[in-house]
Amino acid sequence: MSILHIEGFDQYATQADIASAYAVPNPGSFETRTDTPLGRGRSVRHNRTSGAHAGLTKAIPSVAQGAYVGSSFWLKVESYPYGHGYCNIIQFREGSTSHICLDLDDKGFLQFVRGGSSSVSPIFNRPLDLNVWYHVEVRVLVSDATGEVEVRINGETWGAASGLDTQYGGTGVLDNVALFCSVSSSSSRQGVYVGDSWVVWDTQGTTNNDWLGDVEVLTSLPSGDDTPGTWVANTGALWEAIDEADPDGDTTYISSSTLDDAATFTMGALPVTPERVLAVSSQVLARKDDSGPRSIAHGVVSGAVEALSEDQSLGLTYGLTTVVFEQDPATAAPWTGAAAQAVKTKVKVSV
Ligand SMILES: [Ca+2]
Ligand SMILES: [Ca+2]
Repeated sequence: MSILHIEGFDQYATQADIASAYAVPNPGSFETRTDTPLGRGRSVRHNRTSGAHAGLTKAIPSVAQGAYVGSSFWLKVESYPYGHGYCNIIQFREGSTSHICLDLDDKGFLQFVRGGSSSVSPIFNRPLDLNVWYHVEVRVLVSDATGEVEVRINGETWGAASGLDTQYGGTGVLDNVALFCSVSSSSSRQGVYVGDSWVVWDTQGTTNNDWLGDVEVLTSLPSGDDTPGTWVANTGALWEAIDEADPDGDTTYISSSTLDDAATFTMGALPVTPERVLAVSSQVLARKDDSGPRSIAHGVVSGAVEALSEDQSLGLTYGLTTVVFEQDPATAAPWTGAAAQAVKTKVKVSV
């Protein structure tokens, strides 16, 4: 793996939508916004007024100790938290344990802390101003004695340190990340942050295995039916039942209970044709409506070549699954902007 998680936040309208993809431990912690760094799509805003919480947590493929893990995202701070060690902008975790995280203080200064609150790096000497979008990129190496941290803001290194203890117990693997966590339960220690285009990567694999630079996650929705298309829409054309920018649950949907039934879609144009494409991901919001095992596989079709995910088992409530494709299956090489513009998506009943 190289890219471990992709999140554009464009596909969410409500907190329930966010909760379809993340654990949202306290109602009111997160909301969507149309305030974005490049003026398109949506962002996510942390607006918690009290209570410690784990932020937007996501399991990622496990990264063995010895490999670096990085993350790229846009950040705008609307208000600072109280003091050091209370606002973890991003945690790099083993399960629910935060080994190392990037922390923000009450004047906008950054540092890295272990285990949620123990300082391991200096407080870096440049602050993030309020109400300004910054591109943040962080890279960490977890170790009890030879850990490393670095943060780059708008592509420039603002702080780095090595020879650190960045491991908080555990075995030292990283298999979970969390964005915008509050470590203190005090209402005076919360801040307000807006984030967008969140990507997590590691230094394994042959592509996307080093600092990415600034990234933007663009989202497109189905715009037409393609073949095969053997699922059934409860109303209208298949694509029309699943093209809402605001997910509408059981109001309009497509379904099938037949093994290997598939639905294939052409996709709406991206707002720009990107000069570089790090990866393409397919996302499906789905549920089953009866007991018993039921899975889907979904993915991309490029030219006539498809790449589908492993089976994604479904629950009774809507859950969002995201699958990352770093290579264009038609060329077995990184995506071009034109190929990303032309990509189709496909979902099939796999169990
Ligand atoms: Ca976005
Ligand atoms: Ca729908």
